[in-house]
Amino acid sequence: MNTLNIGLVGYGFMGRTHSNAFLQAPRFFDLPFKPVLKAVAARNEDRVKTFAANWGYESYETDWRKLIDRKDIDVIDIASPNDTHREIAIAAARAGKMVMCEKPLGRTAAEAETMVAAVESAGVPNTVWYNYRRVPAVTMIKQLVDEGKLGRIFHYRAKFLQDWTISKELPQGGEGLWRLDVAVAGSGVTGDLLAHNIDTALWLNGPITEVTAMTETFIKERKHNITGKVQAVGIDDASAFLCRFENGSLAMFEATRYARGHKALYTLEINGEHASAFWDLHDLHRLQYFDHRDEGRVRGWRNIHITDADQPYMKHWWVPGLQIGYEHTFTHQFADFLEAAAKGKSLPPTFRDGLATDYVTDAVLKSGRTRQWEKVAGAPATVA
Ligand code: SOE
Repeated sequence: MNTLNIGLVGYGFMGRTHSNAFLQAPRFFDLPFKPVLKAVAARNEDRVKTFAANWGYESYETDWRKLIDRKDIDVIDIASPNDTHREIAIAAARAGKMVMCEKPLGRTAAEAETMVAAVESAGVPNTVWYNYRRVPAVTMIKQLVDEGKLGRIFHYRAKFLQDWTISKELPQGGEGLWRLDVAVAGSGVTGDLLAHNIDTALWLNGPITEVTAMTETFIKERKHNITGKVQAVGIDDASAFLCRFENGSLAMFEATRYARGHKALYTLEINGEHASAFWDLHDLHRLQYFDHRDEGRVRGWRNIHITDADQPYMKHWWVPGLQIGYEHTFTHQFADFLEAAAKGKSLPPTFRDGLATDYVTDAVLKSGRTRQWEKVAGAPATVA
């Protein structure tokens, strides 16, 4: 079997989720390549060395450019902060490497456009790690929608609630806290959390045409970890928007890091003419499903535990009734990426799909500023 040599950039939270996927995928899936954890790159030598040893990388680099220059690397995986995505992805594509990139693709759609151009002109397989598409229950909703089981769609609603930035004392910037630094992150919850909601929504329900949004920065100044100075906060702490989809349906989205008590509450609901589906990340195996065509006497919300072998991805795991979790979504995406790459194809969400999400987040941020309805720039999604 051919090997596929992986070069990872970044060793934070996402470096760990991706590395776990690289190790687990060949144990549970029949893959067209044998993934090899060839090298990891990050600036701090002691820490990158420890990370490499812990996760089984054969080598490490302290400059990502060296990773790209190496002839023994087939795929570059970008798990470093958002302000690094563009430069690394473009260099990797120009070097003819396949590219996997953490979300959001760019800090802005303009950045993402250049990344799409680079991978498409190089013709290299690519994907963006919007992992929630590959929660089995969410994939199952996609199947039901595509089979027409829900009928015409009227409504979509989604939220992503957290509470970890409420303290005024929390600094911005630096490791772990770069998500609060607008120069690095590009935006706050719009690019970090709503982007997940939007990616899933575009996949399940098609393009969004226009949005009207409300954004807020509750804590206006925070100490910056790198400069040591108290600086203005440039990110959005909360973001909510109404929108219209091309298929005529209406939607509401909300994300915040100020919903006390909520740690990572991603929920979505889609209401069609015949049926509705609801999903909640905190109970990720459950698909709640209501079908109006059921016999009246027993009609009601079904609570389906998605663990059977005929349900998405589950035949690769344990026996029916037993759960998997968050980390498996990355394993699913990596296994699917290898299948696509073996055919020379990209895996949805591709960079082009990541760009479509960035067009929506750009429109949301713009509408938050203008307080007007804003049109979403067009980028047709990739058809798998
Ligand atoms: C932020 O706290 C975060 O880690 C996001 O960056 C991830 O994309 C999301 O899946 C969980 O929350």
